[in-house]
Amino acid sequence: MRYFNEHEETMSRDEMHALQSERLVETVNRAYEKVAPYRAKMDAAGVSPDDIKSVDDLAKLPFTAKQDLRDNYPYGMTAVPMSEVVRIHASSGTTGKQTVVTYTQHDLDVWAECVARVLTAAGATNEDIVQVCYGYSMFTGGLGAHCGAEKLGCAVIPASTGNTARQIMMMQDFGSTVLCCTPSYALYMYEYMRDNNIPIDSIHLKYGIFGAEPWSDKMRAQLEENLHIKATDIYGLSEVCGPGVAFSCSEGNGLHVNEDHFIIEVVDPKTGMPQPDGVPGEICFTCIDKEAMPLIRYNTHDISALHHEKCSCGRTLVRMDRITGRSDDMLIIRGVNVFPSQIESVLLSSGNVDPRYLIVVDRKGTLDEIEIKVEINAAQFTDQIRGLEELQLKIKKNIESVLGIAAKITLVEPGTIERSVGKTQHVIDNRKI
Ligand code: DLL
Repeated sequence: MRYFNEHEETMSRDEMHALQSERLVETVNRAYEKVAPYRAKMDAAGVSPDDIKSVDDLAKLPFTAKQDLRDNYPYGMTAVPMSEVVRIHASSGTTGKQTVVTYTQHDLDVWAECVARVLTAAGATNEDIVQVCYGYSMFTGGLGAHCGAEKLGCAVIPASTGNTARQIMMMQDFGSTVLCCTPSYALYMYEYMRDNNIPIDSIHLKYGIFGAEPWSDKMRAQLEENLHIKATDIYGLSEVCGPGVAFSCSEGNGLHVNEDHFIIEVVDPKTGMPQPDGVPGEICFTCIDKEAMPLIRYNTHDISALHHEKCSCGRTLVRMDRITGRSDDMLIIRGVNVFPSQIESVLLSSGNVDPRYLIVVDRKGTLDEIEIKVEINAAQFTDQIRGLEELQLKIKKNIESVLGIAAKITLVEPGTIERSVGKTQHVIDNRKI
């Protein structure tokens, strides 16, 4: 089976234009009517739903940002009564509150189909046994991959994250043929097997569905060679639905976007003007088939470029390049999104710390590591060692509970962190991916 939904994945560009236009007009009308923040934004921009007649009018609409979702926390962007909402997910906000996403049953069905398309493009069928090692939580990775694999009729193992020895034992005993996790965790699993003399032929993987963090062609080659699999790139973000917004195909020509559900634009970060094919910019999505939370021109801050020519895999769906970076300061540490501003607010709420800190990110072996160097204030510095140790532990615990990541905390003397005359540099990212 080459496609999960051959008609949608291979329709002509004219057909796609017509389908997107019809869905866009309906979405804009509904968003205007049901979601006060969209109405307010459109009114302020002097655009009415009547101005939107086709996809060609998309650029008339104002952008939506993460901040809009935060400002309307938790349900202000939801277009249906809560009686129609059947699932709630969330992802990190820049500080404090999370970004909440709501789904109706229809939204979950569409999402599952998008993931089923990814699995099919990877080579999987209903004969496969899929081990999902993305987190099952507010994060969309676990349940997203899970429901897509079920939709395809696979046998799904909801392994979730952690306990590598047990993950490998499950792969061996249950005969997993598809592995869904972050690319760095897949590499870590390989190293774990190698270091513990577990032969690769004791597991039976055929395909890997890797995403949630940037990775390179080099990593793909390494994963394919080490684990004896074919690796597929899966892209997505919670605000749009979760994993399954775009996916790589057998041709390795970038990632096909499920355009019948999500219109993608690439815009110049400075001017907001749409970029021509091949020119990188910020990716924005408009969700044209979502009931609970329609999104209009949502700026992801991921950087990529588009290619509209037909792919030799037969799909006509537009392709985006592998994500090369972000235009904002969001870091992805072991698949978890982290904003430096979140770290700053945790530090400041821990007491006795000045807002002087440096976040150092590294990749030791295959996994990301984060160290936060925190400058303590002079009063605290004269204190006893015990007090410092307590403070260090308190910060570590607070970071772990708020951000969900383990960080090394190093307290440094007052005046140690370099002062800058311009924009303070809070992050040093030494990872070479
Ligand atoms: O990471 C959804 C997901 C789960 C995707 C599992 C793939 C697999 P968020 O936590 O909202 O959602 O993070 C979204 O992660 O804007 C990108 O910066 C980054 N990202 C996701 N997939 C990829 C990928 C999930 N394949 C943010 N390549 C996005 C590069 C990716 N970056």
